[in-house]
Amino acid sequence: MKRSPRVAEVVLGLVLVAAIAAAFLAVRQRQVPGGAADAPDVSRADATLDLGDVRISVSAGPRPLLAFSRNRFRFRAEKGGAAVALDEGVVSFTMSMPMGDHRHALVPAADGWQEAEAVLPLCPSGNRRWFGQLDFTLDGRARSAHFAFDLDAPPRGTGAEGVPGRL
Ligand SMILES: [Cu+2]
Repeated sequence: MKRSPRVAEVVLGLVLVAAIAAAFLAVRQRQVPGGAADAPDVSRADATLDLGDVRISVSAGPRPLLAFSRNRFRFRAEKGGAAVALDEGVVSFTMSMPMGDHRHALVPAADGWQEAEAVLPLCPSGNRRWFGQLDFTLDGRARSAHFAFDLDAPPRGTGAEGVPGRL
């Protein structure tokens, strides 16, 4: 069966649409801080960040994670089945728009966990999505891992809603 020029035009059009869509998606992914587009979500459950040779358990709480509240982010790493300490561990928090500088050094906690507490603001745009980046050194090499979470608005009546920086 010989294809008509019309079919060829339609096929070319579809290829162009697909190419434009792919380019659009690539740009959108790049806008997500830290390349964390498909980072594990720790809003409702703990997650494991798999870096290949290192696996890092992430726990966040208390849940739901609230803006203007103290949220604790805990990390525990293992390599080859053995617990390892993350040197110079720092966790930073960003979202799709600038929301200030939120960098917190990890401190040792019980049972081999390392943790940081962070009070994060509520985004005035209504966007609840935040991204966490964990930077650390292991075996002398700088590494990073990414996760994501949603930050709920504080319950009404707490006096904290809409007051930036208030605990
Ligand atoms: Cu924001």
